[in-house]
Amino acid sequence: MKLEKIVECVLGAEMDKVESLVKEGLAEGTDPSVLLKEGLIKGMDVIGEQFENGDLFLPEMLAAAMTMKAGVEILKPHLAGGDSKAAGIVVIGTVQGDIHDIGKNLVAMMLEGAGFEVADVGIDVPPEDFVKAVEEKKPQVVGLSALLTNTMPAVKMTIDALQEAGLRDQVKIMIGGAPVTQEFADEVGADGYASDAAGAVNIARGFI
Ligand code: B1M
Repeated sequence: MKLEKIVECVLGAEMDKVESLVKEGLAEGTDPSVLLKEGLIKGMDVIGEQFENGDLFLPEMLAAAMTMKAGVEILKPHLAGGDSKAAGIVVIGTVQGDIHDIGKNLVAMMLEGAGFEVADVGIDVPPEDFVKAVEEKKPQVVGLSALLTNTMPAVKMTIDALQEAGLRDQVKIMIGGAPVTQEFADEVGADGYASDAAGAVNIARGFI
């Protein structure tokens, strides 16, 4: 029942209400990952379908995204719990041309919770900025997020840029995002693909 209400709040962009429902859910002992997946993410999926069908427009999609972010902020300390030893360094960002960051932020948050030091380089990140970040931060893992079919080529461009800069062999590359698949990861020469944030943590752990 509470989960359905959370879905409705995301759909209606009711930010204050979503915050109180998530807090109540936690107080009642609901698993935070259930509140995330069955509430907030489910709401976002419905928004995506409605947008695709032309039933709503960009401002509504943005308002729903802001509502989801507000809910995620409340869940953050509960989702990010894990072992605290430094597991390794990850540079993560959303590739050039793409401004979607909710999924990337979740992946970053879960990695931090699992003990990784995360350097989040943000959204719409050109390949050369990933190269710069790898030179500066010296990570073991680079994470690339892409949410649009037309920004998937930027994943390949980023991997190529790391190769050209002579850095490819020094890092493992993990990719993800709704349109990304294992097949695509193999095609572009990434070392790993994860369909969700928990999977990303497992892959990153496996790299270290
Ligand atoms: Co956009 N958008 N959007 N959007 N948007 C999608 C992606 C879309 C599928 C909607 C649709 O049509 N059904 C569609 C893409 C179609 C396609 O290319 N196949 C789309 C479109 C078309 C667009 C615009 C082009 C619309 C326009 O302008 N006409 C535009 C593009 C802007 C740009 O990037 N240049 C646009 C804009 C926006 C908003 C700004 C309004 C907003 C983003 C706000 C923000 O992120 N701050 C937005 C939103 C919210 C969405 C939907 C509705 C939700 C995305 C989301 O946050 N999901 C989305 C539809 C959908 O996906 N259902 C849609 C929740 C999030 C937790 O999931 O991001 O998939 P996700 O992340 C998951 C996994 O994918 C994975 O783990 C995460 C956690 O489980 N993962 C990784 C992600 N990154 C990973 C990295 C990893 C590993 C796993 O390793 C490094």
